[in-house]
Amino acid sequence: MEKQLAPQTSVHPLDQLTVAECKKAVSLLRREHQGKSLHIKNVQAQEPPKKLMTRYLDALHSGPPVAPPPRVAYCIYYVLEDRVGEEMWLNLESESVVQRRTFPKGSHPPLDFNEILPYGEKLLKEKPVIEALKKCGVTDELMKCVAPDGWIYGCDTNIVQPRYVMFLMYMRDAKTNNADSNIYSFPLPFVPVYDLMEQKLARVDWCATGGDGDDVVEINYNTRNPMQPLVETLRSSEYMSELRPELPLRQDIKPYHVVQPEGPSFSVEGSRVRWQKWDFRVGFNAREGLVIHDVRYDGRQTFYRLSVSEMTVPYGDPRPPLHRKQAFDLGDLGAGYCANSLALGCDCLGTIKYFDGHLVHGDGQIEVRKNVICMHEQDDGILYKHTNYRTNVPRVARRRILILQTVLTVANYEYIFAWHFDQAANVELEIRATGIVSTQYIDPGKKSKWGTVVAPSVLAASHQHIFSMRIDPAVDGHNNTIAVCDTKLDRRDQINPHGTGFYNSTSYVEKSSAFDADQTVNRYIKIVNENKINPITMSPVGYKLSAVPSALLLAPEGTICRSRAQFATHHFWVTKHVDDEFFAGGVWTNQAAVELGGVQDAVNRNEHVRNEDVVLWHSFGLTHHPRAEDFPVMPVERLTVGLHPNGFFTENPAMDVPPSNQKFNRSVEVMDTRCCNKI
Ligand SMILES: [Cu+2]
Repeated sequence: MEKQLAPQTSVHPLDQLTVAECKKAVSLLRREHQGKSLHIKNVQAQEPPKKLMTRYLDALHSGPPVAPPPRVAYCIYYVLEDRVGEEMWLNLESESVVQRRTFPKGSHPPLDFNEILPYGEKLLKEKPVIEALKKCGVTDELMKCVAPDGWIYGCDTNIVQPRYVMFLMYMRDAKTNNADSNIYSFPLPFVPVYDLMEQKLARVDWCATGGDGDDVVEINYNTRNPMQPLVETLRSSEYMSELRPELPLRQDIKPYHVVQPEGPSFSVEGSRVRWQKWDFRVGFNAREGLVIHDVRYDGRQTFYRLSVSEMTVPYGDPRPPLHRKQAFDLGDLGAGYCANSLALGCDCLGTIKYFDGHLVHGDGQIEVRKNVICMHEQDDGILYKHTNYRTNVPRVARRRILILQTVLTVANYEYIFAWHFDQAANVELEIRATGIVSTQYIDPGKKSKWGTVVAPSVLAASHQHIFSMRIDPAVDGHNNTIAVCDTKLDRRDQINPHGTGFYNSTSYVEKSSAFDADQTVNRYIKIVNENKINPITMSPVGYKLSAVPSALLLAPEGTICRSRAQFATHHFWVTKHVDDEFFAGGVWTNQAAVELGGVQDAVNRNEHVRNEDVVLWHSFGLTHHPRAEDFPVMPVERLTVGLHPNGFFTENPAMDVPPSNQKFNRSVEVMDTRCCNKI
């Protein structure tokens, strides 16, 4: 029986650091580095070892309580005088150092916005940059419109590079110079590179501006009109309606209010959420952003931890220097640092619960970022329906979902990560890509096979977004097995003379490994618990992964692009759980030539994973050839991965959801609107 818990306000071991804990960690960090200047990269809660944590959680849910594991802060920072990066683990209770580690040689910590921003301003005073701007036709008067966009430098060599940041150069529309003008419709074809440790401009790289069949380096003087300044070939393409006086807004959309007269159906105690038999914890950290912990349904364990682990965004234009464009938005920057403060009535409709995020910045300042996660219920159409055609009596229930959403802004792009829970014990991760495609200059009238011209002289290069979803399952316990289910044809013989026979064939993954989707055999992956047999199916209880069998990383074997993103080369990775192994694309992704400490290394341990504490990682994504319709801002493109109970229950677990009726739902019928537009 589930123990009834008193409302909990104290800190749970899986909670993010409180503001007081962040402050304490920063002061302990300074105590350990007296006389030195620190640039702090991250301070976040260290998740307790799983062994300790499961004991604590089991006791919390059903036994006599045990003491929580100590609160430990994990810190990443630069010691500026020594030009060295370090990690430190601090026990916040004993105020002592648990562990200290210097950065591995050649590894760079993530970038942060505060680090980049000052260079964006300094840049415009650099002589080589001013000269480059002049070359593009940027007059003294236009200088105020120049808007550098700090970008991850990427990597194209195995030789360790200085810690760099590159700037893609853009301008605001000179006609308005409005701060919210869409700079991505005014790209300039050069890229200043800054050395962050030396704090100086390293060089200015020129981009090719030609089209198909032209030279692939520098400004293409053969095809451009030398008399026409480059900036004059560009036109504004605004996404802010205030900057579009020529485009009247639609007048025919009526208000749509979501009303929950009795309030939401969920309850929240600290980070613990309970809704429709679901019980889980909402976590947040600087690197992964939203994380879901300790997920239970009707008192049964389902998942220990669910997260988006990493993503990589390689671009397809091979012309230097843009061939280096390959972002790892979680590892290079941090989903938590990129999280938006969400707003009522804008990012989510209805009755909304918000969660704040605690972030520590370079100078040790602690930011309470409001509303980084929103949670709300949503009607999602029909959950099930059957009409008995003999009696014409229908039975229908509506599908209510609980959504936890976070939105990341990564320079030009936005990612919306949303976890959906429903009343039939399904969990889904929905990712929406939106924002503005990354653009570059192309000569007037030219096309390029490496992208799509989305506005005059604006090329949006083809690119991929490959995500890794990390599933740490606990299907009725922590010892789980990954099953691969392929549909097989029966041999054509006496039993199967018409060749119609087929069946679902299950094999179990014995050793840590990586493999791919196969639609030709309807392959799907199940997480099962072989120690618990479903009395109806007489097979192990399980959850099915409804995967996205999308194109994987296109860069071929032997390329740096591929070696630094091994996680993106297979759809499924099965590894044995190791504490702190959270990052599919490696621990340090910024400028890394090789994925280190990611899923490939985890698989290489060649461990036994059957009926063990196993982790399943799913890589999937979009190969995005931009459309004209993706500009000036992209309508969302959606991807959904499902985790669906499959033999976990003995019947549809939603049979106790009340059937839908008009008394409860109070819908309104639209009468004939043709003549008067009124109801
Ligand atoms: Cu895209």
